[in-house]
Amino acid sequence: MKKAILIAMLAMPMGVFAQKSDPNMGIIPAPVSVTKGKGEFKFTPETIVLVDSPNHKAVKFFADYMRKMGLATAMTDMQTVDKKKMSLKNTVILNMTFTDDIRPEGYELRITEDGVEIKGHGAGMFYGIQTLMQMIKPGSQGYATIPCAAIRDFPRFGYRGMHLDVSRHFFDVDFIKKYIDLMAMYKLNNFHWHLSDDQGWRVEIKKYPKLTEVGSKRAQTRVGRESGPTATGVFDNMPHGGFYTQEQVNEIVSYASARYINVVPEIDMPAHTLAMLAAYPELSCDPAKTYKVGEKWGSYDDFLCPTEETFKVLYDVLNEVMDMFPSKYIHIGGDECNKVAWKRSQFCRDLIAEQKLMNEEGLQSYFIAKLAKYVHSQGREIIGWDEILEGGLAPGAVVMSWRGDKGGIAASQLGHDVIMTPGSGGMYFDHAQSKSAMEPLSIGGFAPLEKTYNYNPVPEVLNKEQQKHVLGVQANLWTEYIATPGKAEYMLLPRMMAMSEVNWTPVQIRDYRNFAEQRLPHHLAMIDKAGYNYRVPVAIGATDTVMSGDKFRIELQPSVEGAKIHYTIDGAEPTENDLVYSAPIDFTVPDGGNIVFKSIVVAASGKRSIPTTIRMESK
Ligand code: TNX
Repeated sequence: MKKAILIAMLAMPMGVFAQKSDPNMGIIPAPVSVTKGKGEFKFTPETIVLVDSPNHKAVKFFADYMRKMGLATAMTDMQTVDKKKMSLKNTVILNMTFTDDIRPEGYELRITEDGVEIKGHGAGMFYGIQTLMQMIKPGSQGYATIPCAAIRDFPRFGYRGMHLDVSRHFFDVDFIKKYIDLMAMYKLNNFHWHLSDDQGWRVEIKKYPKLTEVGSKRAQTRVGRESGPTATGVFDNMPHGGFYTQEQVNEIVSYASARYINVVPEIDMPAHTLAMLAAYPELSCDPAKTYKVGEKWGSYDDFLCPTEETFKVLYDVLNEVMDMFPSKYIHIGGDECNKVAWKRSQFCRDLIAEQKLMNEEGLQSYFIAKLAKYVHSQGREIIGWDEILEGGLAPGAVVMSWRGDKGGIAASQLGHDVIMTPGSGGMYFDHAQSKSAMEPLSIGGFAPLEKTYNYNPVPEVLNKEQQKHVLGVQANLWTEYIATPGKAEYMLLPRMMAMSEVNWTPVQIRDYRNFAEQRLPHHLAMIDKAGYNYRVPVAIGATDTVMSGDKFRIELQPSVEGAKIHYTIDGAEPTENDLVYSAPIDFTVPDGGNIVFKSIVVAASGKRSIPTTIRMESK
């Protein structure tokens, strides 16, 4: 546990709060420019919503939202009203036929006491609506208020990604939609769906039915950590499985598209393919062997053999994948191939000689290049994990830099587009959010909210031209240690909100304290009401600390709007039954003595934070 030793002067405030009002008006991700106005717009049952493109999907989304909120339901087509006769009072205008110059995916939102106007094309209109939704304060049935403001906004990056591994644990269609809903709220636009891995194949392929019949089920799963001092070596003896039918995939793709989210499918190759081999052992370098769908975590030594027969199957699989997913990018994996199976194989040795490749690394790039060429011939582009740099990058390949920034740097210097998603930059949401022993079991690592928030995706070594190759940022949610939707949401939130700001907001505006202290508490209360789980941050102003001195002031704020802070000073672990913090507390520590202040945050829903301990010792 981190223990900062601070020397207390007279009275040491634990948290000095920015009492000034929030320049970003509570919006996450913070917009490019916000000008606050005076007063508010009052939404009433008489408010008219005027739209110039009534059939547009952003308009349909808005109509749906308004209906759910119990607000004005009818969208009035501008063409049907006589503009001369009507007054523009008490109207909300969704304007998609303006001529102003607005950046791609950008919008302008103007709220006055008379009315609201959003200008934006396509995604821009959708994001304007998202911002408006964050600003609406619901009143009684049919009424709401929105504070006056003028907002001009557009994203920093074009690729704003969130990944989900559904192989290690399967998540059903309802959960995927809930995940996509969250992405939309925070203006993310690419859902990277990790559909295959050693531990399960999750998408129906009509030409190869065994991929799901056999490959989507494993007999049992590792219990606890795979390795390290707490590894159990035990399996749970419970079957796990699941897959998406093509029909369900289509449903997800159109659900996402209605929210301006592209779905990037990943079929991970050549390694991470044990589930494929269990179904079709002839795709391996040792077809006589029996393979079973992976039951433990980590890398396996068996994977696809680069035979022409294998490529034929992969092209067929990719054809069905490309039919299901209109995405320009198809992710073909490429990570963590330890080459063991290839080193053992006479076929591979011969192929290396025949193709005049250097070694097995060369074979990996031969493999990826063939897939890339095929995907290219179908009018799409490939994305691969940064290992695809080894042995030479396939033309046009986009690199996902996960092992730090170096893959991203190397690829952009070679003129390739990159997506930054480094574990070391706080983008691995399977990593722990604090060092407390009370965090749920995770793969390890350390990715606290502030680290995610402060990630810089454009390394300084890149020149202006190379910087343009950084398409954006993605966070990954690998699910070896995440078996339930509740835990997935716990690991995702609030870090996803921080990542959205890395992707959207200009660096000059990014300010962690403004994010965490002034905007996040309201957002957490919102998503709590919407039925999401999340990690309740510790009280604002509370960190595990030891301080020495005689007089201290403890000043805290709940990390979730409407939450209570409970505390003890008797050394006991605080619960809902303990004292409620309501105002700054002054402590005087007796000579030679100490006071131990322990606190937790408990949200209105009952969700609670881990405890923090502030130990005050006399000098
Ligand atoms: C590495 S990131 C992997 C995944 C694991 C993850 C766990 C990447 C391309 N490969 O197979 O799930 O680490 O953090």
